[in-house]
Amino acid sequence: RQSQQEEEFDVLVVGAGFAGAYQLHKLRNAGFSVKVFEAGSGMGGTWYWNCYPGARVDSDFSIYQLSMEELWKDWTWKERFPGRQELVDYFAYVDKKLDLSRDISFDTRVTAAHFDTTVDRWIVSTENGRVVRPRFLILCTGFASKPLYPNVKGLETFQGVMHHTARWPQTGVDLAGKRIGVIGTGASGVQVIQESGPVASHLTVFQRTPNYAMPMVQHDLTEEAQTKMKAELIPAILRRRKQTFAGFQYSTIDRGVFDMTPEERLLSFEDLWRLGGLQFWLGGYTDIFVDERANDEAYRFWRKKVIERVNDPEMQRKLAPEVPPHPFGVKRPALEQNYYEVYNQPNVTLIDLAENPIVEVTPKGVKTQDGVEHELDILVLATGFDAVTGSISQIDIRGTDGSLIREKWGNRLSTYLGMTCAGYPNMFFSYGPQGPTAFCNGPTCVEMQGDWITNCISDMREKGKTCIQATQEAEDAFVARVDEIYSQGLWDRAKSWYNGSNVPGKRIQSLNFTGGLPLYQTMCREVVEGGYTGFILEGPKSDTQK
Ligand code: NA7
Repeated sequence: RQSQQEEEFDVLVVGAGFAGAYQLHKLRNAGFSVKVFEAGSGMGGTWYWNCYPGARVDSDFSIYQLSMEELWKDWTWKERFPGRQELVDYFAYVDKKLDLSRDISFDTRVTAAHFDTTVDRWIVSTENGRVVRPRFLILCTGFASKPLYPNVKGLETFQGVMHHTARWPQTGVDLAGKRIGVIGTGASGVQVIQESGPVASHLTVFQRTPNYAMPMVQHDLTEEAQTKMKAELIPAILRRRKQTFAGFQYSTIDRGVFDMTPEERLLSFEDLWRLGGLQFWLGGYTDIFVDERANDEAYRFWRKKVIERVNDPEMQRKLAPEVPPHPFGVKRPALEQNYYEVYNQPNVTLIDLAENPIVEVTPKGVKTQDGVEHELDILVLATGFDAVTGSISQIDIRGTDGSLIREKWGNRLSTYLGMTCAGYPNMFFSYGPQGPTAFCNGPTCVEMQGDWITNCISDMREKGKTCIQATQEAEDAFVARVDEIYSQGLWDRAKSWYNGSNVPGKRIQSLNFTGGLPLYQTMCREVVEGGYTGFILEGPKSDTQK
């Protein structure tokens, strides 16, 4: 008898963020039986977990949404860059509209998935003891679901309130009047800092590398303006985002930084800057990613903008050094609102860890090399993630020969099309390793990959196939292409989660496809047109197969 704990169905999706929501809806509509397991207690993925003060998306509302079923028609955004609560509300709306959660099990963390070659099914176990046997496993685990904790002596001895930004309590933490310390100045750190500065009795920022943060240029949205946009503009933007390099609304400029006079360059940079968002980075000159001299121009412009806003020369030096620690934009710049003004406040201390490292965390606070113990009530760990691969490799996933994906990828990250992996049949991932992930707007990427996966599984059903697996040769050729494209850019000049160098001991290589969405889509399309080139497709193995 098939026990209730050993349910069989077509597809298990892991994760209920943008990718999982899209995947569930598409596959269900295509007639498959689908279940979603989600570790959190609600939908939203990243937006469920990252409830730290100030959490907000860095993408414009117009592109940071799902395009399916004209969902955009009945939803009204409040701000150009929506905050975390607005995004959680959006997920509730999507859920209601598409009736998603009837197939989602919340508080259900997947701990293991082993492929059973005798029946071509995955055996998936969860933390709470559930076992299911789907034909297909789709990991919609995002690029940032495994938090990275700093390896600092004494961290566990701290007696105050201490949380990682991605494990912030859903009930919140009162920051008002507290002595707050923040380790990390990535996108999350910048947001916590600009939220804490104005309310803390004292804020101490522990900065390892300055963030090349750019102005968000936030504004409120009116219902009236959005109603007008919905008539024509929003559907056009949502269609076009797939054709742009990074899945945003930005077009890049078709000439180089030095194809202009210095005056033209200045005016052009100013125009990009004024638009706010990621425009100056992703919607401008692409030679800054490959040509160091062009990059220097962008850095100098950015630095001047920061210095204009920061009063103290010491603060200026730490936040925007004359000699850049790494080229501009080869590591993710944050968007800021009042970030630099925080450093003009008398209650804010900025510790540059390059010259004054943390020695240990004590029960009272953080001790630095200069002998000072910074006493704190709250210590915020904004230290990022074992990004891109960590979300998947933290699960005990074993393929046809029983080997762990964690071990395979530990030696060398290797995928086919950034969606599959040789030796792990019937497994797909979306917005993950060697996909456009870090260089692509999330919803755009998950829709593109979600469509590819849905079509693939539908094609298999049509052809009577039950097992699909990438060949090692196809995978090797794909990885070589990923590495070759990556090596053309300046990406290796920064330590960052783009290439794994933010995690001690992690192998350094491109974790993402850096060739842009149009090229990536062409490669994926050609594989299908070739009859799934690079894949082996098989039918049922025996009569006993279910
Ligand atoms: P990030 O961007 O990886 O930032 C993590 C920050 O934490 C960064 O400033 C790190 O310094 C710092 N860090 C990490 N480990 C340590 C230790 N051990 N000591 C001191 N400082 C440390 O993560 P976020 O959560 O901010 O953002 C992730 C993405 O989410 C972001 O890119 C957006 O796409 C949204 P470093 O720069 O490595 O010197």
